[in-house]
Amino acid sequence: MKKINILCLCACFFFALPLFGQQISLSPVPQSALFGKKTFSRPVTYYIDSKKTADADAIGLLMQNVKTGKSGVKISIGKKGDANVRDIDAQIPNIKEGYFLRITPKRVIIAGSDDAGTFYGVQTFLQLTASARILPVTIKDYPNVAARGIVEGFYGNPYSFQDRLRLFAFMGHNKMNTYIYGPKDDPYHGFGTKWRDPYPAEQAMNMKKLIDAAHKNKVNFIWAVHPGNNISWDDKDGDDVVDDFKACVNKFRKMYELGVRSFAVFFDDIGGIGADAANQAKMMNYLNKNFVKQMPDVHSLILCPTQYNERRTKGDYLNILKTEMDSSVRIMWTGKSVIRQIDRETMDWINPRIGRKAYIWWNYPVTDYSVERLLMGAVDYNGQDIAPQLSGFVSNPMEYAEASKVALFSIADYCWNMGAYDARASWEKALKYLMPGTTGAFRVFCENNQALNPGEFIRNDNESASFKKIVAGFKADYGAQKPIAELIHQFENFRKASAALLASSDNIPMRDEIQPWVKVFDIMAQKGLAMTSMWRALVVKDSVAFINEYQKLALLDKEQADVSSRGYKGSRATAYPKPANLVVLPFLNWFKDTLIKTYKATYGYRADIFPRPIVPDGKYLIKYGGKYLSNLQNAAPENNRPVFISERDVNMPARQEWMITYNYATNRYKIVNMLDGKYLNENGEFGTGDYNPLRHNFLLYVEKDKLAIQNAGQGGHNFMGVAMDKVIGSAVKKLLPESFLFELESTMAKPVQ
Ligand code: LTM
Repeated sequence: MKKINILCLCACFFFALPLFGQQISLSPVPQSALFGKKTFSRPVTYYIDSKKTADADAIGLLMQNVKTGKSGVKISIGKKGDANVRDIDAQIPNIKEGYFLRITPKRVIIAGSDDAGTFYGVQTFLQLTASARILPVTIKDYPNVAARGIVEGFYGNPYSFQDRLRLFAFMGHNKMNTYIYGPKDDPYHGFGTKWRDPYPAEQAMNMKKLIDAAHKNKVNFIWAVHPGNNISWDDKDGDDVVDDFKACVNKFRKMYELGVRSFAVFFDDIGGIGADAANQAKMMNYLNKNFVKQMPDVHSLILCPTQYNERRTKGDYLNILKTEMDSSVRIMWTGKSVIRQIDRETMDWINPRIGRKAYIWWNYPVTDYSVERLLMGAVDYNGQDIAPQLSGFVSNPMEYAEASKVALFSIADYCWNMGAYDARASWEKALKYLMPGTTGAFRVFCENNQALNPGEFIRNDNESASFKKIVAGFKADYGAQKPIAELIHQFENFRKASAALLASSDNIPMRDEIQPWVKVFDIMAQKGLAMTSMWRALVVKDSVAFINEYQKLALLDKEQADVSSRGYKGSRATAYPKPANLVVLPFLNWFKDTLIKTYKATYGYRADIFPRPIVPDGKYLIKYGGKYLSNLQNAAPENNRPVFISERDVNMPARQEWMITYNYATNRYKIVNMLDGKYLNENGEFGTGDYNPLRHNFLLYVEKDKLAIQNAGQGGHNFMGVAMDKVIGSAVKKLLPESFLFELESTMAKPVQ
């Protein structure tokens, strides 16, 4: 049990709840905090003792935020060894960036183990004194992870100057000390020939301002080069040194002139000669000896290797780095795969293989591989016992700097005090910190924008948690009044939250970034409400009202299709937002489909306005080359595919019968075997997990009286082919003259409707 919680609970017993709420909202959670019993009014003026000797950034921060004068409550501020904090010297944690903080009505002491510690002490002091009444407190605090922060390492639009300035202030507040500059789309970072060139004058000037701003917030600005796509290991000038090693030192010198004191080299996402481990190790050793070691104020290097996760590991690549590269070079690692939570097993696997503590490059909340999503959920499922095994932990965020802060806030909390980290509590604090005036609306939005697609490696079980419960009740009791009322309430709530966020002036950059997602979320809620009206129209047998509401859906679809994000010139990818993708969207598809099917079964008119399936729902034989697609019920996963066989199985006909059903919402088909209800997946196998309506569906096309079958879900839009009597997902995404054409034969005189 964490000390702070116990102590705060005691405090709660004695003091008013709102105040207690403020005290436990401290973030990152300190290692130890002992609160006094009696609140007092926040002093109006402070007198700062030892302004001249204490860390200038800490003093600057203090003076910007509190009223100071020649009298008032004394703040003794300094670091270990300073005369004005000598009385508590023994209480200052002996850990880098640690601090001691005492607040009493008569005196405040802020004493760091070093300058950064003093700065962090001021940050905590400011959090604690934000309210009008405060509690006396003694805090002893320090970080668990030495290097904590961000790697701007995604594909897509790099952060703007303003994004980065705000980010550094945020990092200072949240005690993150590391920013690695490595946006894939900056040509001067890499992916081309410009990595050798200095930044043009104006960009260099802005870079210098950013580096200064980072340092003022105690953020180490690490500049990374990405030379691997275009590197040569040649020594053309014959001086026994690879020419590009010297080019890299020259570039580092230019960056040093701008204020950079830490450097990294990235070799991720490359192939070819650049990926050679021995040459990479030689390069790092050269940079270490001829640059880092020559500059007393430059920190040790960081390498992002080409094989940067377990799945990518092969041959002796890692062992070469381990044995041939200087042990001072830190090695980045994304975990068991590119995108995955980090646990004890991950660290136990990698550390012995590289002979040092891995430096985690955590690919969360980055979404450059799924640009239509925003990841706004709690940061969860990383091991809470891995701090001693890490040399660093940096998060690769989304190209949306402000929206990424929901995750970054909690990553800061996690890295500072790992054992005490509480994912849900930290998420709640993040929501409040980022959107203080519209926290409720923001919570609704974030709750519905958390997960990737099902089956992705980042675990998140909480997307649309509240909605999920309502849906379960609604489906279980489809015709009843109470569940529909609850559903309407949910959709109205989504609409209210969306309106509040679009009108909010709480955090303008946040509002602007999430706006396209909020708009689509609102449109989805409007569709949901139209569907509840269609449901009611069926109950009261008002077919006209049903059609009117149905027609609204088409207009809303059109409206939604026009919403995009970052479609401006130079954008790498225009995102068409898909909020609430995991629970709400599949529900809307199911609901719309169910409503139309019910209407069609009840009324024989206006059926022309609905999409028209080319294959009616029913049981079919699927044939190719005269053979029947059959479920052989093989147990082994590698045999878990249906097979074409010549004969009709008269003993067990169901193994060759396939239920094909059309979904009116998605215009896609589901194919399920009648023997055991297994569905056909995008690879032509029987799916093993739960049926996923976003992935396991097909489009059908009539060609020469036969059918071409295309996988239509998130599985990839490939046409299905045949090889060795099995259905396979081909690599073809277009209907071609040589496409595989299947025959469908109804097993009944008339297909089952
Ligand atoms: O993860 C690494 C080391 N490299 C790239 C990143 O640049 C990219 O942002 C992420 C997520 O797509 N995947 C990578 O492979």
